Amino acid sequence: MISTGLQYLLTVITTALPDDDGSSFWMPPQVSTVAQGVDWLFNFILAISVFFFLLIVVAMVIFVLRYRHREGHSAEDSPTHNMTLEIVWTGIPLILVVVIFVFGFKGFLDMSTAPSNAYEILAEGQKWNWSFTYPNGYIDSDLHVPVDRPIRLVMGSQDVIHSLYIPAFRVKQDVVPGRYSKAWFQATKPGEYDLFCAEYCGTSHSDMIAHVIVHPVGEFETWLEKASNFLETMAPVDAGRKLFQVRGCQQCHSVDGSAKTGPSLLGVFGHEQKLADGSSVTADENYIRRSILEPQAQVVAGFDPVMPTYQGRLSDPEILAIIEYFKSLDGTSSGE
Ligand code: HEC
Ligand SMILES: [Cu+2]
Repeated sequence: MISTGLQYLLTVITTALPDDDGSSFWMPPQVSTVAQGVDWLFNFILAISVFFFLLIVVAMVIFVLRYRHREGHSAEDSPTHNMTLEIVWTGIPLILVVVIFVFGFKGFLDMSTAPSNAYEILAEGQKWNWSFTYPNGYIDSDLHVPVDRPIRLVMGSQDVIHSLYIPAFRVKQDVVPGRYSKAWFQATKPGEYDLFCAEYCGTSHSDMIAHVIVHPVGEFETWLEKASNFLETMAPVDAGRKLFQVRGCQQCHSVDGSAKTGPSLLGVFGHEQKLADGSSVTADENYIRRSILEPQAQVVAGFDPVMPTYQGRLSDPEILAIIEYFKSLDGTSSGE
């Protein structure tokens, strides 16, 4: 019984300890320059907490048993003031919190001041997806970065508070409407990592997931070049599908007939659409265009008017491509 208990404790401790890549029970691998420092401080605080928790609980149990009330025993006089003991139990915690403060503050400063040569990417949170704008104006729903290069994120929100969280980088920063917040990091290993929203922001908060793709040396520029030219290099239908995916539409719209926050776009084009005010319209090019630019003007019956406007955020050629894509969703093909 005791030995299985001990064995269990041992497994818990060993899975909690970091592996070679810095991953542990708590955290994914360490993939940024600050990750090690963050984990070190986290583990330090954790170890101190576990130590004092055990010390206090064990001492309490012993004292409760040993000094419990028994027949024939009366309480002893309170001991006198013990100077040494009091200095020790004040001094040790004092040293510990000062160490935590110094390392925590240093880490905080390092993490809030980006190197001046950092590559800048704009990030925007919106219910319920992320978009990242690269220096050449290209917008993607995933965050692509080169390896071994400091990246500075300038972040804003379209609506409510979100929080950009990349666990593998140990980076987490609130994204607040009406102001810009900043974060920076330098990825140390190519690969694909998770990016979450860490601030509860409404119904589909848990879908507010993106990927961080860390490109090997030299490949980021090639990727950006290729990705940016998609309107010229792809057929309009394909460009429209891509826009639909990377610009956040699919967060609220399916193309398979099932309703999400918004109506499915399967078989919408060319058909009669019932509106919330009781009228109906034929979903032609102009209706789709208006739905995208002025979503509140003609609200589809049975849905809340929660679609954000894409006025100024989608160009005319992009809207045309999206319309071409919707035309292809006539139910005869899968739309994929
Ligand atoms: C936050 C969720 C959300 C996002 C993101 C969103 N929509 Fe919508 N959309 C809605 C809702 C809800 C409606 C129905 C209410 C209305 O008409 O405003 C709607 C309606 C529409 C309609 C009319 C559909 C019909 O059946 O008549 C079109 C077209 C449309 N959206 C296109 C888009 C495109 C294109 C994008 C991406 C550029 C997009 N939406 C992004 C929520 C969203
Ligand atoms: Cu969010």
